[in-house]
Amino acid sequence: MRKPLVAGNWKMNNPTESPRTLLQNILHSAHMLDSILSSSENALPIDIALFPPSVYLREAQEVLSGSRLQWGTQNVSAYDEGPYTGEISASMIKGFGCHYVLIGHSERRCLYEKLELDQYVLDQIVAEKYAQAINNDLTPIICIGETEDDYESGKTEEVIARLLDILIAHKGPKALANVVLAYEPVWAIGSGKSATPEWAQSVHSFMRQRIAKHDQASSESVRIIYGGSVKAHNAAAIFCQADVDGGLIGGASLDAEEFIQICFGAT
Ligand code: G2H
Repeated sequence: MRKPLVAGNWKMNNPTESPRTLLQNILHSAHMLDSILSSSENALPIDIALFPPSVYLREAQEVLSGSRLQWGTQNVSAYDEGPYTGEISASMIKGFGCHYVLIGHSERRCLYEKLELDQYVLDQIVAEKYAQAINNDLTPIICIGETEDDYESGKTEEVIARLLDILIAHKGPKALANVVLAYEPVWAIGSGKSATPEWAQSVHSFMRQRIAKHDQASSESVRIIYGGSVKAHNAAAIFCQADVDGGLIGGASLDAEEFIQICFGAT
């Protein structure tokens, strides 16, 4: 049985309250969720993780250390150390008590596209960042998703298979067992237009089958979460799909109450 994960990606947004207050409010709401779950026999335990901008990692560490919430960064460098202005290495991230790191979010890929790097090259960079995370005992959450054009022209599986095959070539299929994959259709991100539960299920199932061709055990244990306009009103319907193991939440993770309602949808 895979443990669901609900992850809050704050992106570069400023919360209405201070970052420390938002962290405290989410922690408080998570405690209330836990007390509801502990009195329900059938509720699943879930992992909850937060991804504030890196300048707030110290606050995350201070507020969340010793709690059941985990935290991480929204990006990691593909390099160990050296003259890489503006980059943060996996070992530095580990030093802030992080458990996870997001890799390959489409909002970061967009920045590279302006440099006219093609998606195959971007997937290779994602794989290098993945290797950095694994080598530093961080759990990567690797984002994969098709653009609206890819979706319209039926290229979803091609886009996803390309990255999965590169990840497998880099670290072997068994390494994927402890990774989190996030299916995030680009057309659903921040648009209010979420994928249907059936569409999310069919893509997640395809991802699992692709990994199973190399290693059945990894395909069964890899967690595949969905991201793209998940809100309190649609979370449970998406999360109850057989191959959906939780969600990556953007806008709605900036509101402690809504975020925890979304977490409840995964239990
Ligand atoms: C997708 C998601 C979180 P939102 O990027 O990564 O954002 O929930 O705002 O669509």
